[in-house]
Amino acid sequence: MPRIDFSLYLITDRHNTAGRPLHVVLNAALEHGVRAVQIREKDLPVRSLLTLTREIATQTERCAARCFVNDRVDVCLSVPGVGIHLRSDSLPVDKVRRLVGPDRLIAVSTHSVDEVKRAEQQGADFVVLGPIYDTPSKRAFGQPIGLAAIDMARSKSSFPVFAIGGITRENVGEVMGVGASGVAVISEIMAAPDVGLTTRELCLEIARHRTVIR
Ligand code: TZP
Repeated sequence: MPRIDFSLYLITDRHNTAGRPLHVVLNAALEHGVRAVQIREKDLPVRSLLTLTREIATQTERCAARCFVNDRVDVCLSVPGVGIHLRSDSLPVDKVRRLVGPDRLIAVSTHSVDEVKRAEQQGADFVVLGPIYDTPSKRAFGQPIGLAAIDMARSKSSFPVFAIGGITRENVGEVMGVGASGVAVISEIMAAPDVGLTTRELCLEIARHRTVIR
């Protein structure tokens, strides 16, 4: 069994759920096919984040799904089985590996092929690479990097690269078609009027367009 055994990575945003409680959205997504969740609630004080991480880890465990927490190695280490998702300016991957040990998964946000290579060399388990398409929350950081970045990152390595940024049911086939190992989404699922249906459709499109690992 590969360490990365999922291809749809759901990232939380409790402010973007169309007014629904986060656990309701997550329940529907997990029930309909999401197998990995990253808790990315950057404005939560650490104790609230710890409580939320415990709650979500219980939900994901019930569905045999993975749970990651954004950036907080201390919170990660406080909840059994939870992985860590590092920003590109977080603690370096090799230092975090020493802290969390060999079993916990480490993901890294990257914005270029060079950053993907560095994360791989330092011992990350997978990266998200983007923004691939335009997405409102990242406009301040410049132009999206486009599909070619995924293609380049995957053409020389089988290291898992997930596409992020503006991924929808309509364009997921395109990113899978250039070799993405999977996709990471926030609004497509978090804000979906029907979370279960959207999750099922994303899973189907991912499976339909998956390319053989090179
Ligand atoms: N990193 C790169 S793009 C992005 C992050 C966190 C936002 C993705 O949000 P959405 O709604 O899936 O475009």
